[in-house]
Amino acid sequence: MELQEKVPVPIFTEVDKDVFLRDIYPERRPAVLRGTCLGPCLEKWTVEYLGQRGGDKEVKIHVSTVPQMDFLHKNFAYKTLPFNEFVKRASEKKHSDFFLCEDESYYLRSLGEDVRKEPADLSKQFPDLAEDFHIPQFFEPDQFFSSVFRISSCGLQLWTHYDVMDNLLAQVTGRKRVALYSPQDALHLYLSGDKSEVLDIDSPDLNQFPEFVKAKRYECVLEPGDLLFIPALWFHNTLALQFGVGVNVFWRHLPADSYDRKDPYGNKDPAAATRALQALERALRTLDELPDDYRDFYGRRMVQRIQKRTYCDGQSSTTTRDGTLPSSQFTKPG
Ligand SMILES: O=C(O)CCC(=O)C(=O)O
Repeated sequence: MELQEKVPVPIFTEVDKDVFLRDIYPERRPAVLRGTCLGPCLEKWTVEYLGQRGGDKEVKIHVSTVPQMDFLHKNFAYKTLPFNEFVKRASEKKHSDFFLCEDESYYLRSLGEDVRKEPADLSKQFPDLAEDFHIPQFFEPDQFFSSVFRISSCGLQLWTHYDVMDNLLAQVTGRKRVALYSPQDALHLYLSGDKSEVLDIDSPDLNQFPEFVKAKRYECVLEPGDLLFIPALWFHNTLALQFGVGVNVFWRHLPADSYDRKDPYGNKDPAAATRALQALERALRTLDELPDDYRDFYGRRMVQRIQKRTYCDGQSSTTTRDGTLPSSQFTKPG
């Protein structure tokens, strides 16, 4: 039985900056860009080459006994390995040296030098490899936030989450399936912070997550050389169909002072959203002064007020009747 409506992510070829800014970016929808020049990394980034050029710089990695990583229950361990050893292990199915078991899975999301303060930047952490990767110039240089290595074992699945910045995910080697959900489907994804509690998106427990079927799933399979535009707030879940090396580039599309200043990952909510969420918590504590039935009633009134005031179509959390996203949410390129 088909679980959910699945919509293919549109593929665009020969996209340059003008086309991106005119036809793709203002739509605020995911898009695969095929055939954009990413530089010599496409030919060069073999396991051997990555190991030689990346060297033995220590990297902090995720290691798990199962390929489906679960951030909510932390079913993985953080370990440290020299980059060249990590790449070798991530590329093989069975390991002679291992932490947990001989078929453990590996994932690298590269970090800045000072993990808590600095966003990742390939040109700083891996200068010899960064020169092989050409960042598409689809945004102004001062909007750049980070460039992050994403290296995964075959089969590795990363939990569904959103980021608060616009993102180009470049698949350099290996194939990767990506499932995406609109921010307007947030209520169907059982969120815990920026992550969905629905881990197994292919066969979810519908007793536990009955609303999940209502979320419209967008999907694509990235081939080496593809770029996926992931607009801020779009949920994404990645599944490496092969050992793969990717780089994702985040940039700010809101004014720089909208973002949390202490956010090296690009996934903390914008400052105004954080303040609004804190105010909501205060309001909820105030409601606790009332008996249950009054709390229920005023809670419902608050929900109605929030819907009317914030939803783009003024009333519902879902898409408009013809299935399109309301145009008022589209923003102009920054
Ligand atoms: O490619 C991956 O493994 C995850 C990508 C991701 O989460 C991102 O680009 O924000």
